[in-house]
Amino acid sequence: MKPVIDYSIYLVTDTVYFKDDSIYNKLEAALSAGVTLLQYRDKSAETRILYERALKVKALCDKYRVPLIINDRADIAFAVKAAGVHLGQDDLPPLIARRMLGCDAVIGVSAHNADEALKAEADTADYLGCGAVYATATKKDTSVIGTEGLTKISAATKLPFVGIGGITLENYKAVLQAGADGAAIVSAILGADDICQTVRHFKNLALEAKSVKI
Ligand code: TZP
Ligand code: MG
Repeated sequence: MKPVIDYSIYLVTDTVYFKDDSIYNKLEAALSAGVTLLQYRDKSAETRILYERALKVKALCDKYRVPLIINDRADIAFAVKAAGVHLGQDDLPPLIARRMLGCDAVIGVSAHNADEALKAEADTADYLGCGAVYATATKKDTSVIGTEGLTKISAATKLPFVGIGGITLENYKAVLQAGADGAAIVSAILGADDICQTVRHFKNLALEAKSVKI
């Protein structure tokens, strides 16, 4: 069965945090504090290293019962029995990843506008990652769509979607108010001095936003 996903606090990794093994303590802190979904994203490691790191991240995710998504690589997602894969516009087509991983896999697609969102929906994507919402040092080769871009995507698609790019405790609620089901976050969590406290703070903001919606 396809897992039910809570997209509210979607932690995404970046290669710079894999310089040493302290990343695993950071991920464990974030998972224990309430991250709801985790994406292992590691753009420059060789395949064997990717596989070994993904296995370690999967063990942590299993411990906290948090689904794991693998960035770019359907083969690694399959190899470590991850919940699914996240695909950019230049990665494998979603329908091919679906054929590889099966109907229960969670397939995410990066969408920068309404057309890409509709195409991903037609291609059986389960969710969209939309951004960059704000400028970010974590990924410089991207354009900024703002919360206005999120609002347009929200109007165009029925799929759940997360905002990504430059999301912090200060602007998280604006992203939810633009229609997003959550936020995909790298540096505001992994670069925080106190990761647990930061995740708990995001959690409180998510709960507040939810109670306003109800
Ligand atoms: N895709 C669009 S922006 C981004 C990715 C992977 C990086 C987000 O990182 P941060 O540190 O949360 O801005
Ligand atoms: Mg990609």
